[in-house]
Amino acid sequence: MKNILLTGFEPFGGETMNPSWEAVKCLDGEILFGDYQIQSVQLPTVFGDAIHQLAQAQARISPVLTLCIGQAGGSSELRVERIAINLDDARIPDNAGNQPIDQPIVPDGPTAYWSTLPIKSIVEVLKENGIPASVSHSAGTYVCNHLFYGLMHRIAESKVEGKGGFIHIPFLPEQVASNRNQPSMSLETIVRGIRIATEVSLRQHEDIRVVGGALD
Ligand code: PCA
Repeated sequence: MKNILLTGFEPFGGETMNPSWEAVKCLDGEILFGDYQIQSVQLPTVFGDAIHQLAQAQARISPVLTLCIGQAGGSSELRVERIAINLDDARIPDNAGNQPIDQPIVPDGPTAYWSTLPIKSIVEVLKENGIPASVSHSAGTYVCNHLFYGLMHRIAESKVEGKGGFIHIPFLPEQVASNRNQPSMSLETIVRGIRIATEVSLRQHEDIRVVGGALD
């Protein structure tokens, strides 16, 4: 059996839950195509520690695919991230009180890394299955982008094998129920979407050429 690593984050910014962990923990232990087993791990919403604990999980299970998930409050769809940039610029402190401003994640590392997942295929199949999704061209400058960059750097440096990428997900309905006037997506739909994204990533080796760009 080959392993797939799914990660979600602990709650941050005053939230009591993080949909990324709520969703990936539902998929823990699931077997895909009879051959791949999902291992779900929660990571701290802390600069540095998130990458260290990712590295520990990868060393433990040697995944053939690592898919990291994070909350993007205010989003109405699954955002399949295309690019990770070498920058920490935190608008709020992380869960350990760190607030790096304009710092590189890896000094002298490349400015950016591309996701190695078939991002457009993932978005197409999600939409075919009735799940709102789009390609995103910024994972922000907070802990999610930090982890995504750290993941892609580890792959580039051959510290771990396989493909890697990142998907941002909306709030859960219970996070916005009290007067927040923000979009949300049900846990069931998010879980289905992450499962589909994982399956497409395992099966599809070349991405498809369809429109997925943005004007702004
Ligand atoms: N979202 C944050 C960090 C943890 C999470 O779930 C982000 O988008 O950076």
